[in-house]
Amino acid sequence: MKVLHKRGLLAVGAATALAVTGIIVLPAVNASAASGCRVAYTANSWPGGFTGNITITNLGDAVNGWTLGFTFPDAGQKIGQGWSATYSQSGTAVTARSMDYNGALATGASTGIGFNGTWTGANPSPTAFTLNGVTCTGTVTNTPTPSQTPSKSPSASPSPSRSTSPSTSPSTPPQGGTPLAANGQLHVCGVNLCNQNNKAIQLRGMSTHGIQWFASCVNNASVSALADDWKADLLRIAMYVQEQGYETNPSGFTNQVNGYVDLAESKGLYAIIDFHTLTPGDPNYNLDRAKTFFAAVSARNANKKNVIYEIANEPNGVTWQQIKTYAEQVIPVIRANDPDAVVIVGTRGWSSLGVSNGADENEIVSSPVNAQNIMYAFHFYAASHTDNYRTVVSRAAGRLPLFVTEFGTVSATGGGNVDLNSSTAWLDLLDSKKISYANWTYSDANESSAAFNPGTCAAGSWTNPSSLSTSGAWVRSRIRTADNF
Ligand code: IDC
Repeated sequence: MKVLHKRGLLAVGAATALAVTGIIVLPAVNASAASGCRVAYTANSWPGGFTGNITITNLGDAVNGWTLGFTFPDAGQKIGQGWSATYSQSGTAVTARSMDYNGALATGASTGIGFNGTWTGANPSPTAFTLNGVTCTGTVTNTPTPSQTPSKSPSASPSPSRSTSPSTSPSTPPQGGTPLAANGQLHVCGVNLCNQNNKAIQLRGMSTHGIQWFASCVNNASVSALADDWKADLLRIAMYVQEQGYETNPSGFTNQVNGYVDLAESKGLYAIIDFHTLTPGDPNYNLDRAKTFFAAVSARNANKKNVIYEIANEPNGVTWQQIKTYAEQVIPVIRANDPDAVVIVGTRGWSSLGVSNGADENEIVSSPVNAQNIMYAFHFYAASHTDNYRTVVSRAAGRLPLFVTEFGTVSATGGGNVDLNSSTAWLDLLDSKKISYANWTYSDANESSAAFNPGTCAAGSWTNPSSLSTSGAWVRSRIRTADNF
């Protein structure tokens, strides 16, 4: 059963910045009254544009709904698309109002918001922050942030832990009746994915396209449509590492992913954080980036129950041993912060369990990753991968915990004909084995794998039946059927 929750407007913009300018920390207090606030601002700036991220910490009594005010020092600074708040600007004065899912802030609690903006003359950090009219006072320190360092919440201690953090992210209780509320913290049980009641379950949902390109397809309204109209359980967040992805702006993409995790959580959906490596195919090429990224997202999201980590999208041109070596270095980084989350490991031959390289699951069964609570990724494209792949998956499903984190109804190019016969055979197999899946893509890319026709995301017409592509209409009809939780 899924419950509909209509929520306020939220626009999420792509974070495509290059240079990181600085962090401002404004510790602040109103000593006498039960109100006070601290704000940290970080920005990634490039000629003419910037991404701003603000962490607000409530140092006063609990509030239910907040308004943050601040001032841009330069008249040419303008807010564009924002997320996790509703923004308005009058001259240099900006107001950001809470959404209904992040308005409740307990004493000591923090929440993160952000926006993309433009600037003309200069791009100094905003000043004169107020929370519900109370000035957030304090000292301004400009700390240059190394580009590899994910932007940090000032309210977090140097190493946030499950016990200490008065959540550094929007506190969003799961909504009753949602997949997240019904299942809670997941874990691997034998070859299955189990919920908090130790019941084997299947999650069904959609993958974003590359979030560096299709941010306009991931926002409050589109994720509402995914939860309410598609009745999905899952959003996979495909963060490319190359191709203008993470490597170009680590802190910006880290923030973007975290924002999407919150968005999914607010709709009661699980979120897969996909470190979308593709070319080069050796995940070890990105080992240092993976450690930096997963240290950041696992610390920040440790207290959330909706996060699943996928550490390498599609290893290719490598041996299983090289993938295993990578996994055994990245998984401990996640576990140090988030010990109970499920982690998914990509497999050889573009996550084909090795089949696309003439191997099969035996190479994994005989040399599994040395870690607990993990699953192995299998990907297929129905028009390209047919019976011989299904035979392996059918057998492997009894030997290894599998998660289909990506599949297409089309060919492996992401385009070509939609093969509904093969797609039906695949999803019937996955359903029979309770193997969870996410479909490529919840986007309006101009390719047949996209669920929506081109122009849908700009128009915001996610729930209009005529917006659905052939693939989208079919996949939606499969995902919408009742869950067995
Ligand atoms: C494709 C996209 C396409 C993009 C290309 C390169 O659909 O728009 O130009 O990537 O970035 C995968 C990958 C996934 C591919 C998809 C289709 O995980 O990134 O997306 N695919 O080719 N594995 C098999 C197929």
